[in-house]
Amino acid sequence: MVAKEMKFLTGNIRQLLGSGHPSLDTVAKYYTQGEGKHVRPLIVLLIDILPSQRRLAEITELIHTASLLHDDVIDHSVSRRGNPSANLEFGNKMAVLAGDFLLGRASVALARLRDPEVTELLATVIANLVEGEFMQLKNTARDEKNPVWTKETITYYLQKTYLKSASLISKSARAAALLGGSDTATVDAAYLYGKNLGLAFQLVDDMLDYTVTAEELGKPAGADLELGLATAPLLFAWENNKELGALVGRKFEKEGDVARARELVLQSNGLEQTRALAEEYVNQAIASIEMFPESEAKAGLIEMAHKTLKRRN
Ligand code: 2DE
Ligand code: MG
Ligand code: MG
Ligand code: MG
Ligand code: MG
Repeated sequence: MVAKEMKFLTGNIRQLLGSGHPSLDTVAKYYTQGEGKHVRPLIVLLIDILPSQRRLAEITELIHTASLLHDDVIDHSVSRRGNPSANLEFGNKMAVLAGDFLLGRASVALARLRDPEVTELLATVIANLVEGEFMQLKNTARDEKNPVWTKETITYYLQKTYLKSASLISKSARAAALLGGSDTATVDAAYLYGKNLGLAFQLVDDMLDYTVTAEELGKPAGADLELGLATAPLLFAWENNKELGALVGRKFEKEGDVARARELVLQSNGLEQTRALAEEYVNQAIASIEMFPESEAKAGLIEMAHKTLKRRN
């Protein structure tokens, strides 16, 4: 049922992005050609399939794609979904504008749903994405005077991760349930499912950045360390490793720091701990929707949660 829906998704999105400006059309539609996983629309449509939820599914993918266009500029990325990134292909200015355009069209589609609560949720997501990215720019909450791994470090990482990844998934799952007229308990369950899945999803993304090749990922590998980012695998490795702490402390600024940090992370059990934490969130996601009546859709949501741990891109 959902598979049939998904076939129309990309076509509908491309329709929402028509502008009459040929070069803007090209950049705006660029990431709709690649191999997206469409995780967010899939979750929305697994919750229910009403016309308003179809529109919501498109909106979630528009917001996600806008964030990728901007993310690739910020990360100086050169590839996405197996193709050259938009910033590489068309330049930063076009990529940023295309992302803004997608947000504009997403906002129009959102307004047309005529549902203030859903509008507020998705508008909040857009702000959350920026907040998460901002927290990431600051990298860690480490107190300059206290350069050791602390509980706050992972808490900060998880907060950032909620904002930059799980907010969109959780709030769109909540919005989908609201549009379906679900009761409060169901709406909350949908939100919790999305929140836990979103956290697992980004933990796995941060793990794959260390373990999978760029070819398999369809985007650069090893990018996070290159950007000086301390993600979960590194944070866990750092917990018992003073040398890594020192490298993080100086933000990998010296020649060879990145390579050494990578070595230390790979030697540690940081990747295993990251995977284990992701698995905990997957289990929590599944537990969140226990109250859903047994159905094909519920089975689909559970399968998606399990697949999060198995994915290689
Ligand atoms: C994915 O992280 C980034 C998600 C949030 C990006 C948010 C931005 C603020 P990654 P990958 C850029 C602007 C938001 C808008 C326009 C809504 O790990 O590994 O860099 O896929 O993702 O590159
Ligand atoms: Mg994706
Ligand atoms: Mg990126
Ligand atoms: Mg990024
Ligand atoms: Mg990543």
